[in-house]
Amino acid sequence: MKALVTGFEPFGGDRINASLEAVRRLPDNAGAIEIVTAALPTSYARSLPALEAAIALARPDIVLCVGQAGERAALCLERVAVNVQDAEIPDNDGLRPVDAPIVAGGPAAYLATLPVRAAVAALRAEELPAQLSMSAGTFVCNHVFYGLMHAAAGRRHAFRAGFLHVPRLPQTGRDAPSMALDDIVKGIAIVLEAAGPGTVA
Ligand code: PCA
Repeated sequence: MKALVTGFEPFGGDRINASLEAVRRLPDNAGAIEIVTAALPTSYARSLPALEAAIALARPDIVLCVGQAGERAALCLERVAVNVQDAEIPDNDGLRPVDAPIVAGGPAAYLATLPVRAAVAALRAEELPAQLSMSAGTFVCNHVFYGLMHAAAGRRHAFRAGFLHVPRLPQTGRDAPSMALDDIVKGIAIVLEAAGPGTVA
C-alpha cells in the first residue's frame, strides 16, 4: 500500500507551516504503508493542480492532505468538505474569493473516506490530543479537501482520502495553541496506519 501525504506552504504572513514541517519529516514507511510526500501551495488556483499531479505520479491507495489550523489545540480529523470558497485572508496569490463554489454544480459536500473515528481513537490511545471535526473551514484547506474528494469520486484508480488539520508549532511565537513537531509527525503516521490494510472505513 502506498500513501501520498501533502503539507501546505506557509501563508498569512507566517514563515513556517506545521503541516509542511511535519510532512517533510515523515519516515519512508508507517507499518506496511509506503509514504510519499508533496508540498502544496496555499493558493486557490494552484493547490489542486499540484495535488492532481502528485496523485498521477504516485498512484496512491491513500491520500492524506494535512494543513495547519492556527487556533486548534488537537489533531483534527476532518469529516466533511463543503463546496464553498470564502476567504477571510488573501491566499498566497492575493486571491480572496467570497461565497464562490469550488466546483460549479458539484455536490454540496463530500465525506472523508478514511476511517476518521478509528484514527481519532488510535491517536488518543497514544495520548495525543485528537478530535473529529465537522468543518475544515472555507479557506484553501477545505478547497483542497473538497477537490481531493471530488477527484476520488470520479476516478477509476480508487483511493481512500481525507484531511487532517494540525496545530501550530510552539516556536511560532504566537499566543495560540501549539503541538510539538515530533507529536504531529507521529500523529500523521498513526492516522495512516489506522487507514492501512485490514481496516474498515
Ligand atoms: N491551513 C489553511 C490553508 C493552508 C493551511 O495550512 C487552511 O486551514 O485553510
